[in-house]
Amino acid sequence: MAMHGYNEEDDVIGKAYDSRLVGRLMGYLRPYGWRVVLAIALLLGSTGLLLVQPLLVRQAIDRDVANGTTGDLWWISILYLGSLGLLFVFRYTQAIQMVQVSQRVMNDLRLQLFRHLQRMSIAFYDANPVGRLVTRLTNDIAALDQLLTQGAITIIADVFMIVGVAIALFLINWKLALITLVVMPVLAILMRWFAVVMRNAFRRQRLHVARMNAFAAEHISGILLIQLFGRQKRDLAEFDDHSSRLQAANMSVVHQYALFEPVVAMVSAITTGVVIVVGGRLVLGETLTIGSLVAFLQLVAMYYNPVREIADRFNILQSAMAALERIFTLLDEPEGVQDSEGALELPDRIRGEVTFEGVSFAYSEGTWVLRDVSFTIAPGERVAFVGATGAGKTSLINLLLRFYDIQQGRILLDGVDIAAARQHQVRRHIGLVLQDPFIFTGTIEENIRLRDESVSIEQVRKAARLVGADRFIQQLPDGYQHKLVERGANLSTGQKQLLAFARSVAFDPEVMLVLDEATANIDSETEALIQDSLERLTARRTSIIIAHRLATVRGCDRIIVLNRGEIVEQGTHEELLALRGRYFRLWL
Ligand code: TTP
Ligand code: MG
Repeated sequence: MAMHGYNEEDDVIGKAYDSRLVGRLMGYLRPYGWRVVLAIALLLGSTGLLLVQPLLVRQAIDRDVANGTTGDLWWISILYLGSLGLLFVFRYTQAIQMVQVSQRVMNDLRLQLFRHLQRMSIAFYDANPVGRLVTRLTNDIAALDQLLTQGAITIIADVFMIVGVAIALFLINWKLALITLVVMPVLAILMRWFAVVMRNAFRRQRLHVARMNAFAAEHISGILLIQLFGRQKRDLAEFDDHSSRLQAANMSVVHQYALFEPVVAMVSAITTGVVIVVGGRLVLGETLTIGSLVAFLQLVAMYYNPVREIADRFNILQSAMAALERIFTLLDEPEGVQDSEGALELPDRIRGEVTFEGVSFAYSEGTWVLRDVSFTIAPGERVAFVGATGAGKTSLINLLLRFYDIQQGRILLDGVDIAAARQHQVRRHIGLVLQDPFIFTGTIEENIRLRDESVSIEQVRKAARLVGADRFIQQLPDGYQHKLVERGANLSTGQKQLLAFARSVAFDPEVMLVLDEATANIDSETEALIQDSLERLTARRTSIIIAHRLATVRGCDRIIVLNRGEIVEQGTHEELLALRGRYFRLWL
């Protein structure tokens, strides 16, 4: 997978323009084509209006000011004011249009990304930390907004401006224009040099931001261990190191700017000087009007604005290209297990028979985790899987829920191959009780029914009563409407567990999977409560229980012993003990 081994520091290397990425972005702009065209047209108009202003000044000077009259001044003033007003309207409309386009494109991309993330395999999430994926949805999308509303549009405006000014200069006086534009190569070399220097400076800046963020994220989420082992001082020193490097990188950026600005100002001043000297001579020789000279000077000044801002444009372009690259790479990641064409519909109620037929499975090629596993669990039967760590118990559950597709064999639910059935229907019939219950922000009720309207409040209460969660819920200030914070921090471990039990039974699945593994940090009273709850959860339901405790296993109808991905023994507790084999040794 392309994202594996992906490094956040990759962003640092960045082209300012990549036609492949831009081409793909264009696809997202297409639905808003007319807005983009309108914005560019308005931009062109704005540049035109800006260029008209020096020309109006020229008229005012040549017609009136130079002759000491005022005859034409009033209409020139009105035109000037008119151009200002129009410029305002153009710029305002253009900005609004571009923001609209940008916001819509961002929204489209965000939705597409989120939908894509929802379909990714569990294997993908094993390999990609959540923080990084969230960054795709937030920062990277924001970089795009910058590109659309500031970067791209201003670059187009700058090009219009440079071309427009050159044309205006030539229209006024081509000889003077030629002399003025002689500095162009010098300017071009200067800008090129600056662009390279700045690219490196920005690169360093981003690199150190990325490193500092990564360090902070990791060491804040691991704060428990840091405090436990008293590592604060060392951590702080390391963070200080990252922070100082970032400071130096920021300083270097400022330093380059501080160097470049005066240099551009100097070239601009020299150009102005040349225009005044040469233009002045032309005025004295009466081949150039004084108004034209003033207009010329104004135009030359306009010329230097885009030059001064080139570095910012570069920065925006670079970050945007890096962001686009990351977004598209993520979008190109193959999605997880999907429904095939014409997937089979499962009936609303099933009997709950589970069959594995010669199932072999490997997460990565060559290393078999399950080997030729076959068994049938009858409707309502309660079966436990036991085996040493790494035997393949969790993997078995993963396969039954179809989080991964198998390489060989078939897994059947009521005789229907789950690979051929609709995935959400398969999962609808299978309840899963996790060892580490996940609680969402929201009320108790919402956490049990997971916002599924098909589950009535009666069903929610019934589920809670069944697993014995009802009692503690009633005692909460708002009962079922009690608000839970992120990850259920305001509940005890046992309460969270019971809530998760209620959730898995609320949908009344015919098959129940129980991962009864980590209950070590629970007192014996709660443990008894949970044990009792599990009994009721699995009663009269096909149940597959992965248990690490003898107490849970003993009461099961059948126990299947796995070893290195193979079934080695099966039978009841007593039968297996009598065998004096693996099972016997497991509990010794
Ligand atoms: P598991 O199926 O996780 O083994 P287990 O559940 O029996 O072990 P435990 O009692 O410790 O919970 O793992 C079987 C093998 O598959 C093991 O070598 C690790 C590997 N594996 C993966 O490569 N990726 C996965 O996502 C999982 C769950 C396991
Ligand atoms: Mg396991």
